[in-house]
Amino acid sequence: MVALAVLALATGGSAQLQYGFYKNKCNASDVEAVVRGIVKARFAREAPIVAYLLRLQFHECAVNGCDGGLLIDGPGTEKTAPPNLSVKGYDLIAAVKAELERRCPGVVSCSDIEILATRDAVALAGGPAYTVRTGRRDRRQSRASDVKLPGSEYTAAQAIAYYAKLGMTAYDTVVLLGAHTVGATHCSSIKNSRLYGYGGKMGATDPAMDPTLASTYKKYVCPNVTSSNGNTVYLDDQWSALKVDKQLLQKLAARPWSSPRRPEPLSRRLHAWVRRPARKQQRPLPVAVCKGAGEAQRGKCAHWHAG
Ligand code: HEM
Ligand SMILES: *[C@@H]1O[C@H](CO)[C@@H](O)[C@H](O)[C@H]1NC(C)=O
Ligand SMILES: *[C@@H]1O[C@H](CO)[C@@H](O)[C@H](O)[C@H]1NC(C)=O
Ligand SMILES: CC(=O)N[C@H]1CO[C@H](CO)[C@@H](O)[C@@H]1O
Repeated sequence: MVALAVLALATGGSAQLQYGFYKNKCNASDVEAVVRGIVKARFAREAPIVAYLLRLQFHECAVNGCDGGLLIDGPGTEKTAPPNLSVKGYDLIAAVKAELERRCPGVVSCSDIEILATRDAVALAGGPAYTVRTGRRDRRQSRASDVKLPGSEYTAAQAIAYYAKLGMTAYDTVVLLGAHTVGATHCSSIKNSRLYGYGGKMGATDPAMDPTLASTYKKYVCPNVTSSNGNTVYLDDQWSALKVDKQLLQKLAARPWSSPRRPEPLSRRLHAWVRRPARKQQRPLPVAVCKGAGEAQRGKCAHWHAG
């Protein structure tokens, strides 16, 4: 499910991409095996890397396509836009790039490294081992002003509208949001928007939240005091927070108030997803890639120039 969407995210809009693009292009090195080895070593000591990479790939690919623009350091780049603050995993991409530059300078793009590394982390975390096409080039452009990412206060309808602009359906939205099967946030991102000030109304709780869950959060995890702001909120649940599995979407679909007859805009798609066989849950998403003349391969993912 989520991984399938990620696969699609990785390969969509990709007539020019191909499987095994780097085969025989890096001297004696197998590029995909080098990536996998580094991701595996990182995963062994830092399992949340899977959540970092999934989110990094989303923030990368949703802004002008999967073009490496998110990785650039410096004033006014994508990375400096407010939603960047909690994106992690840049160091892993840099480590992979450094190793590949040692083996074959100027060959492998940073955007392909992001796609390959995420794919490998998803498989290590229990998700399906999907194949991805490669051959992306990195764009010489990265502007904070291009970054328009959805925030934690988004309603389901806003999320659907956001993805519609990227050419995706409500069903795609459900599958993509299933990426939250891994990872965590903090109380500060749900207190105002969901628990104590829903829709800008003082004291209001998001009516789409499971009432039992909401009251548990209010009582124990995120009480209405400033000191709870940094407390951890698992996006799936604590026991499944590092596993790429179907639990999150299955649990959502199983809730009585997410019945297909209820008006929540995503519930019918949620139910459609649950009923669909795994192999049919996949669809290439129309996410642009950057390929072709004029696009530079850089020596370090965070800098325009080699060095
Ligand atoms: C409407 C769309 C989305 C919204 C509103 C949204 C919102 C959020 C928020 C608020 C966080 C917590 C960030 C933090 O506190 O550090 C988060 C984390 C995360 N998001 Fe999303 N997200 C969206 C779409 C996606 C998509 C499409 C993916 C991947 C395909 C994704 C993957 C993740 C992951 C893996 C985390 C956990 C990161 C970690 O544990 O470090 N999200 N998201
Ligand atoms: C590896 O291949 C690159 C071109 O892809 C070449 O420039 C470099 O010299 C090669 N290095 C070795 C050690 O063969
Ligand atoms: C939360 O705390 C703030 C500040 O102490 C207070 O103004 C507000 O009424 C409280 N909201 C709820 C729902 O308890
Ligand atoms: C790492 C990084 O670039 N962080 C920046 C994210 O965005 C905020 C707000 O725009 C900046 O203050 C940070 O420096």
